[in-house]
Amino acid sequence: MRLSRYFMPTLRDAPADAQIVSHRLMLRAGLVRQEAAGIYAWLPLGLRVLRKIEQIVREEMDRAGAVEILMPTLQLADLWRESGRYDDYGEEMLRIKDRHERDLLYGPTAEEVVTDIFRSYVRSYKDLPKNLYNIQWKFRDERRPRFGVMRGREFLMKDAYSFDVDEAGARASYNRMFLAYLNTFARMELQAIPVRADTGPIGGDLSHEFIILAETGESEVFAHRDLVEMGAPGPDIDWFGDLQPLVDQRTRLYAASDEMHDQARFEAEAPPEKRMTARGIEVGHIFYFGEKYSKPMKAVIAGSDGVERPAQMGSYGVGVSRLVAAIIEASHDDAGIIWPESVAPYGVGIINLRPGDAAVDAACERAYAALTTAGKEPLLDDRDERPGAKFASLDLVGLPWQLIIGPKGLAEGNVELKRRATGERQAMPLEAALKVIAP
Ligand code: 5CA
Repeated sequence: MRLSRYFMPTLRDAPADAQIVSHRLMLRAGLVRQEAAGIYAWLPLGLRVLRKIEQIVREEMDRAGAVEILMPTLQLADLWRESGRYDDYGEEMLRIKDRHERDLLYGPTAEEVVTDIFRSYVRSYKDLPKNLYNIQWKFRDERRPRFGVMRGREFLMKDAYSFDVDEAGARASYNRMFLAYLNTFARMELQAIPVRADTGPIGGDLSHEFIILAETGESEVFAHRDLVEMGAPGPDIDWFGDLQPLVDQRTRLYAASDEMHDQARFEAEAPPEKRMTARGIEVGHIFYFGEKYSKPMKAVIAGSDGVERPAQMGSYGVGVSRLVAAIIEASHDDAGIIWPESVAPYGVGIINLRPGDAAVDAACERAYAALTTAGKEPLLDDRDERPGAKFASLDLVGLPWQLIIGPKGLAEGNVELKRRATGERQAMPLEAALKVIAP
């Protein structure tokens, strides 16, 4: 992409009401624009990051055996009356009437819809386990939408729903999602801590939140350091084998968010030097709730004994749009965002220090063509701007590499290569720089 033809509306200053660093940087770097309280338009750069996060989530869901569908944003109130949640959900639900006076709602989650789909097709234990997921916009009429897309009203969620014949099967499904989540966040270079959690309005009795550490996080976490340092299991585990040991290894170490925290247990289970207390951001939440929806909605499965029982269900959410902000909270400096390679909107920014200079233009074109071919998605700053402004805007938008090409360097046979994360700059011939970026 050439910046001269692009749409990257960066701002010098963030609006005063943007309180946390990710919100300020998202507005300044031109990733999103607020359209109404808690409702955002995604601008080109922000959309690219959102799509990359979405794709990582999708790949890790698929790897763990989940199957993608797409459910509507608008749902029938009658389904929620069947589960009993229509009246319970309260003010957070955006209720709508269509021209036939039918009650609809903008889905805040999709347990009812997916249970309705499931019960229409699946009857036998032979068809289980099943895990259906979708990546779709949700709406929750939060009283205090704040911190930009971190706590929006309209937000993108990945929600998966597992169906099993019995509790043992449901636990295996839960374990697959538990481990898939760790792999998902690790691919975004986030350290996610699974903590025991409250189930809230989703209901059920087994639940974990996945929290990434950031000072501005809304949750307080208490965790054993060994858990914090334990890595993700990696993609090559036997997804349909016994995953319990891998899960036990992690859940046996103390970790809880404020609502579930028990100081006495924390002190008993973690020696002082292993106790970590920090603030964090909830980026995922998984629940096992058994028959809570399948029973009232009559999603029943015939077992091998021929007896029909409600399916055992769980649900598994990832805050896809929240992750954009969470990654920024975890990875930025005074100059701007520092994107992890896997979610960066473009892989490298090429800075043309003197557009119109034939040699500089030619070197930039050569770099642009080579990096495009190598799949590095270059963003070429060919605008007629001062070098200082170009440096500042590329630091702000945070691409992993900057390739700086100007007349002085070229006269000596060199370009400059800068690593955004470290600020390290090195002069070298163009071909050598291309090899570093795309080995
Ligand atoms: N049905 C379950 C799992 S599919 C569910 O709705 N879980 S949830 O309420 O915990 O939401 C899942 C994830 O969505 C959360 O972990 C969080 O990362 C994200 N999320 C929730 N509310 C918001 C919001 N207002 N703005 C942005 N992201 C949100």
